[in-house]
Amino acid sequence: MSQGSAGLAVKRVIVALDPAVEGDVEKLLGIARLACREGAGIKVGLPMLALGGSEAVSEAARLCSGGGLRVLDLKLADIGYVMRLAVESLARGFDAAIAHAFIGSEGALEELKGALEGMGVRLVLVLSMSHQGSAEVIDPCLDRLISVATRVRPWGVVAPATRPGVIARVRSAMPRTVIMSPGVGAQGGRPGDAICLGGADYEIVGRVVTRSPDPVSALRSVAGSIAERCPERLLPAST
Ligand code: FNU
Repeated sequence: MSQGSAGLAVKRVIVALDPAVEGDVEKLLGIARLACREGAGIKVGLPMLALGGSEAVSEAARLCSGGGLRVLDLKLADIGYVMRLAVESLARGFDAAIAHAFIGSEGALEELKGALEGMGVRLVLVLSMSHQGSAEVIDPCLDRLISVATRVRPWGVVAPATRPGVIARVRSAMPRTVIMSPGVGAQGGRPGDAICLGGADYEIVGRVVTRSPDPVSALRSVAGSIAERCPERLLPAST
């Protein structure tokens, strides 16, 4: 593995900042800087909102304003009007926001996409999830979810690092859409499976980095494994 490919690989790792208790909020905001400076960026969601309030959510985005992708992960799944209200209060300062594809386009995703576009925030749709229960309802509908996404044309989609075969199906149906893949490490996905086997653009890593006594080394180690497995896939991400 060359220094160059390790440097490119770390720019494919997004760190999920999910505090477990209120006392974690400050620590994870500290990791936000590292994740944006050294890695690809950050993802924050309901745990940060619940334990740190909307101030902590905005602060995470602010800490990364010098660079790095800032993804707001509320996994929205509501009517368009309500999702618009939610993103108008919470998504400012973010680059992208995640919603579920299964809610469909009319009256929901079309309106959300319009609201986000007005704020300069890009839409990311969940097509499949990393936990086993995704096989119960979501995965049997994968083709239909892909067709919703093809109609809505989000900037990105989520597909699971725990099932690279699912990512590969999404990649072949949506060759130019950004794929981000959670489930690395704590949920059993091996670093590099999503990018090297599935064709994802980004791997999302939470606890492996945030619970490590040395988050910088943990982030570099995930990146190192990706770089070792498929250096040829690591041209700088075009988006
Ligand atoms: P870690 N996440 C996920 N699976 O895990 N957004 C999905 O299918 C999905 C997600 C998020 O396990 C989850 O909310 F659509 O500690 C968490 O923030 O590495 C992160 O990815 C995984 O965290």
